[in-house]
Amino acid sequence: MKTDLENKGLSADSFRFAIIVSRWNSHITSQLLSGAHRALREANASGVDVFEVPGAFELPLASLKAAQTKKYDAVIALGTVIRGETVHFDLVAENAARGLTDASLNTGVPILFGVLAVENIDQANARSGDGDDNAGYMAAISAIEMATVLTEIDSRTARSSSAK
Ligand code: INI
Repeated sequence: MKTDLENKGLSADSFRFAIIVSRWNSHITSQLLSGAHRALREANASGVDVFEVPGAFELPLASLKAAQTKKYDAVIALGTVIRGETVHFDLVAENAARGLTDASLNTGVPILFGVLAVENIDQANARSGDGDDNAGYMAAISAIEMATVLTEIDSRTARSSSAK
């Protein structure tokens, strides 16, 4: 039977995902992980592997490594950086964003930015609840969309070259 997301045209039943989750602010990142799992379950993902790293700063290297294996159709990076508790907030958040972007562009594998960079714990709680605005849930939905669109680009390219 099709799930709700599949009925909306969002199916992940042929896709495999890696989730890289950081332990800093684990009370929040565990909620992001639950949100990501919920989305992937709702879309019937065929496989999910989860890997843990210490902090958001370490997300890019582990995401790059996972992407390089070519085992995954997308990688979902989850973390939480809170300005109020982090003197080097900007360094950690900016390097995580830049590193994840570089890793994705260098491998051609979608790497999704499920990193909360927020001012305080209230904002972090607001984006890690049970709803569809959970940042982990949203990153996983975007991962499915990116895996779908890249597969579509591949298949349309294959059709046009064989039509010659
Ligand atoms: N890492 C986070 O993911 N969030 C934070 O809020 C944070 N703070 O507050 O410092 C944080 N720091 C650790 C950093 O990501 C690295 O793990 C550490 O610097 C070792 O490289």
